[in-house]
Amino acid sequence: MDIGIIGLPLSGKTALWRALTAAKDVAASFAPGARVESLPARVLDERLEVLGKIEASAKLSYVQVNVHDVTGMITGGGGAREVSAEVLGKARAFDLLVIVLRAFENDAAPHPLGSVDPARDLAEVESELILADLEIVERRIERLTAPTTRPKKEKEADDLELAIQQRVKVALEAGKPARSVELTADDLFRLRSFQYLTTKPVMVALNIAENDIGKPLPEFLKGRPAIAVAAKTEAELLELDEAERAEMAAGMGLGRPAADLAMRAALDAAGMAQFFTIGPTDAHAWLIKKNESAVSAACKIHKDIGRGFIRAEIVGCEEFVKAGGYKKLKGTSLIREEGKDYPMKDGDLMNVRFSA
Ligand SMILES: Nc1nc2c(ncn2[C@@H]2O[C@H](COP(=O)(O)OP(=O)(O)O)[C@@H](O)[C@H]2O)c(=O)[nH]1
Ligand SMILES: [Mg+2]
Repeated sequence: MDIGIIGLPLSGKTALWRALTAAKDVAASFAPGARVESLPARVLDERLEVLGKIEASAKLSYVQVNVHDVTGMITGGGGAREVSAEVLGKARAFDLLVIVLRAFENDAAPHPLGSVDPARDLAEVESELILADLEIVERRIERLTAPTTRPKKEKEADDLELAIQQRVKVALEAGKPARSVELTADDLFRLRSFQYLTTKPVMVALNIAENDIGKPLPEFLKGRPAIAVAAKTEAELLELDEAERAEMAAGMGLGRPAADLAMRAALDAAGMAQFFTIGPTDAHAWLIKKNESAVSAACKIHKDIGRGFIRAEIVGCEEFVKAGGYKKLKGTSLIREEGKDYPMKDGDLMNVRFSA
């Protein structure tokens, strides 16, 4: 899974990227033009620690995702817009966009729009996404309506696509994202190669000042996937050794790093979930789509386990912790037997019965 961090200049994209990936010694980039820095990051899910402790697992295997810092986005007209479109083009391949909004004051790094106003910035970034998509849809419609000598069959497919693209264009021109257009699975299939930014899941990361840690999210973020994170502080904490870090974090009222919570929130916003396999050698988290079938989840562990799937023994993470582990659960009805089509829930523990 690929997570792209986007936002206005000096919003704290690189700080958040460092907090998520534990990258050190990364210089801030002010160079014009589009650049993407990429690193893997672990989804440090507290649940896996607890589960591994209960079963005395020798090691913990977290889900890994790739996090990309997309630099150089600018708002405004003319040349700036072209740079922005190029930058955003690089974000088209990602599964989730994290929009960083600046909510901190910093005189040493003045806000490019002159004042700190995260609600305005969100509208700016979203309108850039819409404009970048509009450029693509307009170009495509131009091609689809150009005189052509294509064979009849292809012409028919073109016409079907044209009708969909025109609906997308109408929405974008009205300042609405492409995801607001009601599209069937077939429509989406016809649009798949265009990778519209405004069809992608989005999460907001409100980059707050250290003093604002623990405060509730502002009203304009209600009802949408969002987290607050003091990105710079968290990135700096990662440079300390563990004991120092814990002490500093406690002093600031930071429990678990918001970066860890951000990763789980990001999976959730992207429609993804985790299931766990817990044993003596390994407590393992696996990445799946929400409601992915048990047999498909089993394939993530090993193709042969999926192929030989007989049934899955499933227990929710909370019940497992409450009961105190597999020994206590043995023979109880808390462990459910599920078939191939069982839709997996986030936090399910799975043990697959399979024939080799
Ligand atoms: N005070 C404060 N400064 C921050 C915070 N996050 C980032 N900065 C500073 O703001 C500037 C821009 O941050 P950076 O992560 O490079 O932003 P980017 O341009 O979006 O990648 C840098 O000088 C950071 O040190 C924050 O939460 N609080
Ligand atoms: Mg940067």
